Amino acid sequence: MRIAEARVIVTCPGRNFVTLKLVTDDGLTGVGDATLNGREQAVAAYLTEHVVPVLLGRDPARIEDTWQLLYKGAYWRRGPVTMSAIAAVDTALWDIKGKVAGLPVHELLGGRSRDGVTVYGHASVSSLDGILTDVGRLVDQGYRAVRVQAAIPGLPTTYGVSADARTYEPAGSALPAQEVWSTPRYLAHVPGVFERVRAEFGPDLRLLHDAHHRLTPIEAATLGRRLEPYALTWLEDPVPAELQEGYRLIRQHTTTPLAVGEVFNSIWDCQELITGQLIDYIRASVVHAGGISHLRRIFDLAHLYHVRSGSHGATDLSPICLAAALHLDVSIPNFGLQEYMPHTAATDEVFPHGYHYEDGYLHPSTTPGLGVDIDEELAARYPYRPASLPVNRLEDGTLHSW
Ligand code: GCO
Ligand code: MG
Repeated sequence: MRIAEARVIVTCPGRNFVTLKLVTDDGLTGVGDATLNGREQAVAAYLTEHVVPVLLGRDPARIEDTWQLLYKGAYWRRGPVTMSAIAAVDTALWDIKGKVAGLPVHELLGGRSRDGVTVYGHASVSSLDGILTDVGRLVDQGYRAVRVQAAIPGLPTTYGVSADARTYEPAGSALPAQEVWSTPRYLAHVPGVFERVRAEFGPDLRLLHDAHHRLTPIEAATLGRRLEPYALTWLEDPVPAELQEGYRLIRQHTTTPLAVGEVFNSIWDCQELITGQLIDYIRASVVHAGGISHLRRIFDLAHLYHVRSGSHGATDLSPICLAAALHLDVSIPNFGLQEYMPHTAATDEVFPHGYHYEDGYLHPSTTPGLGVDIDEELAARYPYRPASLPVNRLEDGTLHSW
């Protein structure tokens, strides 16, 4: 069998998604997500110019060899654009392999290790009463874990918080919007929010919080300590993680578990964090960390060091990425949690899929392959729209991490 065609599809059913669709000479198809929020066209061009010509005529069964060819063959290793492009190819090849075998991808990965994939939802409306209502809504829908974000008094906007949490979309304008940040205001406000939420919902609900790379290690340690009475499941991205050893400092001061990795692209971005046991959850995703093959390597390393998975699953990762993530989630021994923000109805229509949510769990598709596709005719009705992620400045105008 040979790869006869490779199509790069950019579509915007409410937000931009990049998809690679491979077609074999036998007429089998495989799909992979290549979406990199705010940088979609860079990955689309990388695939079209540098990857598709290499794929044509290759044997789709050779997943590992193709991965190595694209990684080592680029010479310029790692990086989000390269690794998202490789991820799309890898994911599409696993899809084809599943269809050839007549098995869902999780059966190729060793079969089920659990009955369902525990997910966390998002509560992120502005007022404190609004947050309590929103957490209650999720609990009523069966969620066992909820990420809580709060508007910070005195700041015009806050990361992760919108008037209507169900339509959260940070890449809202063609050029980067500007947000304002104050760490002192944030640190003064957040512990009180968790005090209220914990008091209202009791000890069983798992609570999470995302600091979105905004703190220094000692600020993060302070926050972690202040949150200890509310027993969070994790504090996410407390500091930017380029300096992996920074996490050692946080660890020395707090037992609040740490989750990191949505912006990681390879095992080398988290090798020190994992082997040093500096984190508790690794949040790398199929699309941004080199596909099913490479993410499984990261999870295998993590397993040796008591680190569990907690894959990124915001709505800027397409249903193809979510479908692939669920096959990994259900099969690996060290699954922790899966982020879940339901996509819009338009997105679900463009990407018909067999996974489903029920009572706090997502269930992967059981049809051969990934169990997800792209409706290309429908996708063509939603042309690409430039959209950028925001930037962030301190109150005095200094550029800060978003
Ligand atoms: C999360 C993330 C997202 C990112 C977004 C960027 O934890 O889900 O922080 O909300 O900000 O994916 O494109
Ligand atoms: Mg995050």
